[in-house]
Amino acid sequence: MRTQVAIIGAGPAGLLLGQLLHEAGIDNVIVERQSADYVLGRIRAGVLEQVTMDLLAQARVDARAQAEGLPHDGIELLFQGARHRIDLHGLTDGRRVTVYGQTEVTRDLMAAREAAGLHTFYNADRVALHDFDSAQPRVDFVQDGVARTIDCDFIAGCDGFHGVSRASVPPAALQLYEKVYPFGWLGVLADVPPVSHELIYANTARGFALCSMRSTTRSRYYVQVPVDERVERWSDEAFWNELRVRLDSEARERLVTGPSLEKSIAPLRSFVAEPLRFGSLFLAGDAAHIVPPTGAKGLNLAAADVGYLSRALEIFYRERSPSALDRYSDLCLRRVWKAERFSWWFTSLMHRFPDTGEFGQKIQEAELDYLVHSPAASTALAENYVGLPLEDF
Ligand code: RFL
Ligand code: PHB
Repeated sequence: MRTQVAIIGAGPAGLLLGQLLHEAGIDNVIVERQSADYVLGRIRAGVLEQVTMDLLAQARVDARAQAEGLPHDGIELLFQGARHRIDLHGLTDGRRVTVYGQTEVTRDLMAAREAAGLHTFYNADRVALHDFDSAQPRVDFVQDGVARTIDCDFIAGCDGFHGVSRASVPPAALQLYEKVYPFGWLGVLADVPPVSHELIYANTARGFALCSMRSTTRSRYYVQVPVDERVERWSDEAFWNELRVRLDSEARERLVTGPSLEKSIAPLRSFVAEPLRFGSLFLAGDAAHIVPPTGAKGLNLAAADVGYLSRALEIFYRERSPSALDRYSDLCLRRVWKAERFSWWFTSLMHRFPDTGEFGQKIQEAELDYLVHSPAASTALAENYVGLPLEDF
């Protein structure tokens, strides 16, 4: 079969790109290695920037996020046993974030894609990218034992960190930057009311903790664990006990516990592959870059990338001009590196590292004290947390 844009991966990046292109009248097909249910079973991000909400609106898939998402005007930083509020809304001229899970974003995008009758090949095996150094690239794969080929103008590599797209680029053409952190996040999802109506990011001598949520009745909590920790070693009770001791006394008393619906450990990594374009192949989202989740930027960066890519493709097909596509990589990377810096900084400030020690703990606490009391420092945090604006081509 033939299409204009072949999209590899039906995560948030691939699905959102598909809807944005469809709205712009650009034909696209998605090839996904897993089943739709498997993709929906992954519990990941929970915080959407305004830029992401705007892109969902542009793709006309924002109705449920608007109705059911929780607008958040602030976050709380907990250190030395006390919580301090960062007024995101007041510090950023009225901007805010929306708490709405990645699972729900993905579900809405899948439903819109199905309603529009757009083609998605799930359970695609042996996906292979060919001839993307030419203007006639091609994607081969096998589905239900049947070999298939998609001829296209462009390939969008939206297949995540372990996908085939980046791996198909000759290594010499890629510059990789990476930092692996010596800890992970043990996360629990539970049908219990959130401990606070805003997110709590906690710095403690026992390590980081995060209190987040998916709704007013469903909570998502995380505690920092060593990088080699195994999830089987954590009973629900052990998790709740560890979370409790990392909270302040009021939150400790308010914490409602219950059986976990999901429990997993995510390693923390910073990673960027440059550039994001190789002829007719464009990388977007986790396929090109990873941030540690502390800044809540992973999903938002993926959305911003495909926002840029859909605009560049629209300009290409409307004006027959490659100028925006030529600028895609640079424009994305400028924003990506700012999010990489913010996520690395916030991770460094909030976590216990093997060499933190008593001195390092004091330095973190002094920086946090400065951060919550200096309007300049609070504003810098707020501006980055709510998300930087997209630039024009
Ligand atoms: P995704 O979501 O990984 O989707 C990529 C899709 O591509 C498919 N795929 C292939 N398809 C065809 N052929 C192949 N060879 C393929 N190989 C892979 C995959 O099955 C998948 O469906 O990437 P995308 O769309 O770029 O979206 C990025 C976000 O998912 C990601 O940035 C965030 O979820 C990161 N992240 C978090 N971000 C946050 O902001 N807050 C969080 O709390 C948070 N928690 C997480 C996370 C990422 C995790 N990973 C990657 C393991 C927790 C985890 C565990
Ligand atoms: C989440 O709700 O899963 C979440 C929220 C904020 C973060 C990371 C994860 O910084």
